[in-house]
Amino acid sequence: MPNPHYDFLIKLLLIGDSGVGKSCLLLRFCDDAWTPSFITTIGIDFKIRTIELDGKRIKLQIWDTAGQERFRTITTAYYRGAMGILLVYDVTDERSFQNIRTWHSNIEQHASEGVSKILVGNKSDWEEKRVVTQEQGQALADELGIRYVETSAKANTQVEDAFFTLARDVKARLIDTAQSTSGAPGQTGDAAGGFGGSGGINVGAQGNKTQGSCCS
Ligand SMILES: Nc1nc2c(ncn2[C@@H]2O[C@H](COP(=O)(O)OP(=O)(O)O)[C@@H](O)[C@H]2O)c(=O)[nH]1
Ligand SMILES: [Mg+2]
Repeated sequence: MPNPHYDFLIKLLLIGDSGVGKSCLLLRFCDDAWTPSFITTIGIDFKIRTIELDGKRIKLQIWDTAGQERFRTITTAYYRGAMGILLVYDVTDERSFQNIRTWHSNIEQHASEGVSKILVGNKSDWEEKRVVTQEQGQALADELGIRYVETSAKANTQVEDAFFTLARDVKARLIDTAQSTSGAPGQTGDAAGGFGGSGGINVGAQGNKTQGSCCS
């Protein structure tokens, strides 16, 4: 199958301190798997999962860091073309929560303007070790003006929610952009760096049975 069908191609990133569970979240969401230990040493580039949202097929390409977050050496190249970012901290690790602000300003500096974001408090299954409350998480999200969700990659709680919520935000934004620049397809090329300038939207690539096209 040389040409998998999708309506949208969306690039997402996982960002946050080392050890918060980014790789585990990715593994859970894409493979529905859980591995307690060895994953930290593996340098995953990205994983793919295609989901359906409101009757549209959305191909998610989700990038994970390969440990460079330990040294704060996330470069502009990693952020390039990102349409949505999961800002992850660990609810049992106060420091990872404090560092969200730093990661957020990193994003402001390096990612494209208007990139969608969601705050994710992971390891919610570990109640006895929790040091960051839901209220604190929500307050920070409010301050940053983004959505908030608590997850457990281990117990598989709200993981789908986190990725779907972010994907839905991105999709809405892509449609808005496409509408405001309709007739000028080149305009969206930038938002999809790394996808060969396809604009992230693949409308009409399949004989377009889908109605209500914004790009006709
Ligand atoms: N209890 C619990 N542990 C988790 C969860 N997610 C990840 N971990 C553990 O946290 C450690 C770091 O996870 P990892 O995905 O490698 O973090 P990364 O450095 O952010 O990629 C591992 O030992 C995981 O087993 C979770 O939801 N609950
Ligand atoms: Mg990792």
